[in-house]
Amino acid sequence: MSETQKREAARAALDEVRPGMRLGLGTGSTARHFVELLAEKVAAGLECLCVPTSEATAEQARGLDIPLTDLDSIDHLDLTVDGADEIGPGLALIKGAGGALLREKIVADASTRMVVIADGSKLVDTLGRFPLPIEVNRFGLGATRRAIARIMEAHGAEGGLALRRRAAGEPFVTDGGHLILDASFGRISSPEAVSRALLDIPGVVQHGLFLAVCKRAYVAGADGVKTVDP
Ligand code: ABF
Repeated sequence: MSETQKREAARAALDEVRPGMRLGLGTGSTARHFVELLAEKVAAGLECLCVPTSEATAEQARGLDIPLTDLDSIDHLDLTVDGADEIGPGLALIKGAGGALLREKIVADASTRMVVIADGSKLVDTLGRFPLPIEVNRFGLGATRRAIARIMEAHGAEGGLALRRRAAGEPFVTDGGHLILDASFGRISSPEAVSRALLDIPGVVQHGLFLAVCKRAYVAGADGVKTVDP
């Protein structure tokens, strides 16, 4: 997706923002455009309070003088705008390539309405071609890996399970201090069953399947931005 298309998708979502809203701010390159556009509205006088879904987004928002709060200080969010890696039927999502899936899911779950902004390449008929990020506790990593591998086998996964690493080779560590295993299912024909099975593993903190939470997708393409509803 071009930066222009990302910005157009972000601009479309911005139309949902009303004065006084409590907003969840997503993570990723498309969400960065939303934060920049929101900052323009704030500079023009828009009243809002925002909860970021990552330290990276918090840093960007602070740099743009967007007022921040947290989920201990407010009891709900009106709207969260975030990116996605895959958008499947019913707006089931795979998220987490940016490593922020736990805070993203906490924020989305605390929101009255969550929408995603993306380009057309994110729309898929079946989830799973994109590796599913699974946030795991460091303790007992071997046992957790084996348990996830059994679930992948039971669901006919075509690929492997890889510990996410930074460019220099050291393990990627999330804002929450956890590790991420990327599971290449190939296709996930029963996302609800995979979600439940993964969350039953004690060492799994959370995963990147966002089911029944996204209420709309603003999808940018060559011919403009289209709105996709469940
Ligand atoms: C974040 O946005 C992640 O969950 C997801 O991986 C990412 C998509 O990033 P981009 O907008 O750069 O494609 O919410």
